[in-house]
Amino acid sequence: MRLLTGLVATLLLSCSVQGANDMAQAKAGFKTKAGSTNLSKIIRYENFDDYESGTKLSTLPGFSACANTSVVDKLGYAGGGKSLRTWIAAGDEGWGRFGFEYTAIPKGVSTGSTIWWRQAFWVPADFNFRTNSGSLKWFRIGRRTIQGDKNRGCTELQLKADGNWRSLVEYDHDQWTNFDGAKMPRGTWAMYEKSVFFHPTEGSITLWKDGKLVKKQTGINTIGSGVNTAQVTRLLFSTYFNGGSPKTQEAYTDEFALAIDGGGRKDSVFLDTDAQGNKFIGMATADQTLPPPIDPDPPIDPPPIIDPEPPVEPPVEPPGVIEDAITLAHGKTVVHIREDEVLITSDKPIIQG
Ligand SMILES: [Ca+2]
Repeated sequence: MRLLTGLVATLLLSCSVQGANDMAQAKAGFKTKAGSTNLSKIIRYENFDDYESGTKLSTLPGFSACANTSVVDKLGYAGGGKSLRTWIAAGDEGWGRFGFEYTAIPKGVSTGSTIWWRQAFWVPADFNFRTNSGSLKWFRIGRRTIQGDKNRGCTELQLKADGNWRSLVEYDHDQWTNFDGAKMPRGTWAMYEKSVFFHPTEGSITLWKDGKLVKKQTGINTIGSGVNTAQVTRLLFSTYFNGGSPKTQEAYTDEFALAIDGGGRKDSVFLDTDAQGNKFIGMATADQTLPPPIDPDPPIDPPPIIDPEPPVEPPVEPPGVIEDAITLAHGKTVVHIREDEVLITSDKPIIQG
């Protein structure tokens, strides 16, 4: 085991050199006020500026369920470029027509993992958030069990009629927690970021607005009662308007960024830090040179939303840990890390110890 540990450390050291090169390229194309952004943890970024007007979001890698959603040539974040327009007809609940779904989440993002999801919003001055359930689905991060692939609902941040927010973890206590103070402005852009640390007892949900902490809810189950193996499979942005939209209306989003710590990802240097010391993506925006997405796994077919009554399910086995296996071939040592399906080779000989 000691032999294996040393070998893996050697291999990861060699990988970090490549990571540094990637970071240098990323910094060349990304701006942050703090100057500390490291894109090695951003696995997906879109500012929509390079697409033809009218491009369907569903044609971009990882996105789906957005039939009426397109990229337009106005209202780019902070007054420049393009953004994503989505609209909904009066009375429509919008599934498959409003908002979007993003499914290119690496496998194994589960207990101990953290997700950061940042996005800029603009709604017109007369946008109506009102629904028949008291709040509008907005930032939702969906989970499924690893074994059995059962829907485990979402951790949610929903928008209340007054423009403030409240959180809910489906399949857990089903209790709302207010995130007041982040009130969504109408007629001007605001940058929001949600982070979830996934854990059955020490989970947390954090919300920032325009780079400032709004609320950090801690010590909660963010996996879902009865299991500790649920893994994140998708992001849902405003895909369902409870009770139907009160009017025909539109919304715009921009500067989509997704960062993940977990699921076998090894890069440890992070992005930015807020005034309270919490790590987050922050307010960084790209210039003309965009970094490519970093090895996302193939998209997972979107499951239907099960809402709102969850079935009771028995506990299942804890998540598999990274399994290492050594084989010798042609004088090289091969380490296969199963969880993120990375195959690493090395010329280093095995030292018997
Ligand atoms: Ca843009």
